[in-house]
Amino acid sequence: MISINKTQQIKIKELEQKLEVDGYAIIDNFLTQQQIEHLTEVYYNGLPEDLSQKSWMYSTGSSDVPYKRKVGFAIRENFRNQINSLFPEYKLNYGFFLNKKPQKKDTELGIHQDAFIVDEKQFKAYHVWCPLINVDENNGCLKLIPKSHHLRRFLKSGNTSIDDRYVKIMRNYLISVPMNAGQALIFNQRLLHASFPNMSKIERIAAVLAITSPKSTFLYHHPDDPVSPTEFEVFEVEDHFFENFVSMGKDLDNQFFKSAKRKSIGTTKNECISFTKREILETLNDDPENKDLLFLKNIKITFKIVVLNIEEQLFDLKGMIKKLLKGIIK
Ligand SMILES: O=C(O)CCC(=O)C(=O)O
Repeated sequence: MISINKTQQIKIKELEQKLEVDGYAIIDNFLTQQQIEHLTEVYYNGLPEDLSQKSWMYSTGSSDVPYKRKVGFAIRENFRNQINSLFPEYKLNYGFFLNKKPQKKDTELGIHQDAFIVDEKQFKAYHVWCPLINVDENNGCLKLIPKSHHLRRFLKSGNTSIDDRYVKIMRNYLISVPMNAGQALIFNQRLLHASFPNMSKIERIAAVLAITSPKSTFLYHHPDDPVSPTEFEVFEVEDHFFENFVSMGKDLDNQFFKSAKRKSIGTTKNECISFTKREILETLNDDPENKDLLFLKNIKITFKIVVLNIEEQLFDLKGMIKKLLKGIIK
């Protein structure tokens, strides 16, 4: 059990509120300069060939398991203190690097959601995205659609861009998120996001950690077809699952994947979700119904913050009275 003081509890509640309403938050000074340098070294040290050749890569996509585990371990260790203080009891799940080679137009990333990794009716999953250099629209900063996590889920398996039908309308809602090295962008896995290509002269490296609610189980949605799935088999898998296999296609199709620690819990259809324009506009613009719901949630959180503030002041007052009484008695 991690012990947290009142001021920190208020900070946590405020962060919770921001994530609930907008689906993302930025934390300043998340990594120190020393940690930035250390993680950059971890990235380059033993960089596998199947990653170094790509203009755009995520390290969990490599078939070099020792490298992936080393990366995951280093990211967890360097993010741990900050995460423990902002998300007490949350699980530190898989960690990976995302790199964009310099001056490559094809490193642009389309609008997408991240993989469905927990039962989202009960639990939360966030990506904590930390650039190791300053990022802006010229070298691959992220762009995102605030509040889009309130829409229904588009994708189960993640990292595939959303249906073309919605791209045009969604583009109007994207905002750019320029950041300094060492800041962290924390966002809900359901939040629609994308990133600019890296047109600068240096590599853009980001360290990312997935964090999940306490007591949640990691779920992996295995597609029946990697290109156009009609159905997913849902597996309960061990934490850090994405760091543990040689290559998606090969391993997931053989018995290794269906080992004892990975339990199948059923299948789910790859429904082609249809949204009406109205639904999108109302969610992203805060329609009256959603507003009511969010309003109630916000009142609850604000009330908790007020109570914490009062408790803190009472605590200070008690201390003052004690000191005063001691003075009088002397
Ligand atoms: O690093 C990027 O450009 C994309 C990041 C992303 O999509 C993610 O962390 O989920």
